[in-house]
Amino acid sequence: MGLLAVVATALWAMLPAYVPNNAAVLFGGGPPIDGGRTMGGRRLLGDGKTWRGTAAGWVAGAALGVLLNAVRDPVGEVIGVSLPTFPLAALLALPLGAMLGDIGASFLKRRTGRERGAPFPGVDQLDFVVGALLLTALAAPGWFADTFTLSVLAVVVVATPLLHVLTNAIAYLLGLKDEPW
Ligand code: CTP
Ligand code: MG
Ligand code: K
Repeated sequence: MGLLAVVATALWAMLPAYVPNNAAVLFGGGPPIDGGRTMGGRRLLGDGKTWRGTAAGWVAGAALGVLLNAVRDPVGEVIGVSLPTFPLAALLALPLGAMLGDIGASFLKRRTGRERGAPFPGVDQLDFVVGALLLTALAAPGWFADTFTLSVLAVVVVATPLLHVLTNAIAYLLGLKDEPW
């Protein structure tokens, strides 16, 4: 695979895992997942992880995957790359895994004494990637192995934090997010 194909495949395959965070920011709110429960005097997850935000993120990511499948052929033709098609298991696992990775990170943040919204460099940028890749590897192992070659994975790991920082900074400037991370 040439460089363009590797980068295009990486971004395309990860798009259903990228939008859930942003959808959660837009549509989040309501009862927190942890119901206010604490562990060792600190919240289990905190008020930043809600049922509504999680559901919205999952649905938004899966819906984007359906849309990407519909436009895969024409887009691939324009850029001259054979882009991946998402099987149902991957459509569901990419955004759900992203949300679970983010929730897992909040659990770690609370255990390490970080308040809601406190930055956790590295973890904030990669939690959802790790979650999405792990759950997808479990849910759609064949598709995962075909799509995420070592070079594609390398691009995902390098490009994702950059994209994440960029989109969060934009969401912050637009007043959608309280902190730029
Ligand atoms: N959000 C949500 N449900 C989720 C994830 C996010 O409702 N599962 C919403 C919340 O309104 C949250 C916002 O999106 O405040 C930003 O998400 P994030 O930065 O992940 O949460 P933080 O508020 O920074 O909390 P934490 O420190 O636990 O990451
Ligand atoms: Mg945050
Ligand atoms: K986060």
